Amino acid sequence: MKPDGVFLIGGGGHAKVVVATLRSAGHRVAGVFDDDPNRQGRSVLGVPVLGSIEQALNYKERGPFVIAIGDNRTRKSIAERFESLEWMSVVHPAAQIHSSVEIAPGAVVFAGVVIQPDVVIGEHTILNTGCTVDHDCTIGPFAHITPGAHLAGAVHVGEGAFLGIGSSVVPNQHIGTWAVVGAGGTVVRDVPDKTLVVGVPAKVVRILGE
Ligand code: JB2
Repeated sequence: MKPDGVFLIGGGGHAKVVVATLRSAGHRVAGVFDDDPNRQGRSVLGVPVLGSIEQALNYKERGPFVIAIGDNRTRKSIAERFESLEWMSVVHPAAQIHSSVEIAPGAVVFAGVVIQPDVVIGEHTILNTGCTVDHDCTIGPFAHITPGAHLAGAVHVGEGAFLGIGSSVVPNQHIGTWAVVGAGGTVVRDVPDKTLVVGVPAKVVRILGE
């Protein structure tokens, strides 16, 4: 069957930016799936909400999918639940990405992002508006680098980590899995797994639960 276009899972605020990014990159966005009954019959920037997330399976031959939900754990659970879907990565044409960068399926890279040589971006990661990722960084799956965050060279970001808006990380640091860096925080030493750090320099506030 001829592909209809790209389909999204999730129809909230993040989905608006994914739709805009896909269109800027020249793709047609064919439909949205969302479990919220209030979204049924509505649209996201003119893209129709076609049904619940479960109903996405009926469209799996009709185009690739992007999980357009900001919550990292939700993206992971949906990716695992619907592993038969074809996941697509999206890169805005106004992102500057070196040719050596590897971007896994399902990742989204918004306008103004800069990614330097030999960076590896994991599946279903969000590189949000205007963040920068310097040489040799690795970004784990389901992570979110939020708008205006900056990573210096050779930073490793673990699976599901969240780097808050305007945060920054000095070179060679390791951000643990499912860790959170508060908005504006400056990371100058490794952050353990599932740990919230805030401030300048960023300090541990608490250990996060599941
Ligand atoms: O299990 C779920 C789920 N299943 C479907 N958890 C959550 N949190 N959401 C789920 N959804 C659908 O995703 C909801 O029905 C809803 O329509 C959508 C989330 O929309 P919302 O506007 O609340 O969040 P978002 O993920 O689109 O955007 C957040 O993340 C972005 C990166 C916001 O914080 C944005 O401001 C942010 N830019």
